[in-house]
Amino acid sequence: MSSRTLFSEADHRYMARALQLAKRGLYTTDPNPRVGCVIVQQLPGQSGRIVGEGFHLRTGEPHAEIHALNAAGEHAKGATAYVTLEPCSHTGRTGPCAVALANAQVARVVVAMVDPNPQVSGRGIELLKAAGIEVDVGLLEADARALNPGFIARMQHKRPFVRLKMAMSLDGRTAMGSGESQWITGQEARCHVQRLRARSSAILSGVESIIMDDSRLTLRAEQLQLENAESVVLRQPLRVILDTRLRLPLAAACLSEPGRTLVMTTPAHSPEKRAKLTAAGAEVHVFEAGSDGRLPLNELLDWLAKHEQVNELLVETGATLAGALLDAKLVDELQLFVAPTLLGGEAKPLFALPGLSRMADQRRLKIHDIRAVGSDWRIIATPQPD
Ligand code: AOF
Ligand code: ZN
Repeated sequence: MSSRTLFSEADHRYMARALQLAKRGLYTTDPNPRVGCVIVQQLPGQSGRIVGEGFHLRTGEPHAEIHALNAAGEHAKGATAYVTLEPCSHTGRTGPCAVALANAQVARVVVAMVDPNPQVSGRGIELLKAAGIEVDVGLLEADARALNPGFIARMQHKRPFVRLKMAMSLDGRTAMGSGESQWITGQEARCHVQRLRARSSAILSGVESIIMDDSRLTLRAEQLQLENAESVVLRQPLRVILDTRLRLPLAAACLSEPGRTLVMTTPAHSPEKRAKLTAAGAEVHVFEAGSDGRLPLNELLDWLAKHEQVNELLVETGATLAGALLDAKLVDELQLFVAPTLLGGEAKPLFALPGLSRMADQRRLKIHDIRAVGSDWRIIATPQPD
């Protein structure tokens, strides 16, 4: 939502601070959004003073505004609250923050973005206005949206934000002809991938890559290099494996790791294997295959949003599934790690996109960021609409 309000330099500074606070919940709020709040007291003739700060830490715990109000106490009266997401108007796991702000008699609320949650979506702002509070919306909105791409996608489109991570050599290869692929990128790039896993609700992979790499698809806290490691309780992202005929080995490493493993299959599987996989800890779900005999990717993503509240979905897989997702236009963001090495020979290419044959078919990407990560390069790109 855009706003015609002219925000002051101080407004920008305080909202930037609120965004910074929100980021502290990056790895823990899921499936709730990351939200930060700053309360500023403005005394006549003096510059503003922060009297309360807060951020949302975990689902079920108080919202950012409540922490900030508690810290501000009496000083909240007549103050300005900066919130990265519209204060809520509903009573969910916690009470409505818009009511708490009104009760504390703040004079003004600055909101970075309207809450995409249909239970809120403008009602929080209305509630504040009805209480006589001045409300300004849209300050640093792009930054606020970037904090919660998954929550926004799930609320607005009922599907996760799909981030495809791939690692390739400078000659565009992801594995040797034999399938051997560990390791193409260096340690620092692998730390980045750990951070991508940590912010994701789930990791999606194809059974072929699991068979090939026997990857655990887990979060290793020590590799995250967190500053506040002791105060962050990490959850393991859900592992989701696409496996049309249940070929997942019973001894697959990911099955004995902490956290849940969902195996998505079609009716073309053997019931005995299903029973064995279930006994080994997998949760097997059956989807009707499409006309090509493959799992219906669209439906699967909708299912993950609806049944598992998946906000950000990290895809770590091989050329076939990566190509199929791109082909179906289901990728929201591509993170590509490029290593300074050549694999040559019969090595595997990045994507299988067999349907593209003419220049007119090419898939255009927009590059948003390129930076060095250790000795590798990271490219962040988004597929462009036709
Ligand atoms: C948060 N943290 O700081 C704010 C949120 O289930 P509940 O009761 O915690 O409510 C979650 C909803 O509250 C969430 O979907 C969003 O719409 C709204 N605002 N949520 O988790 C916060 N301010
Ligand atoms: Zn709230």
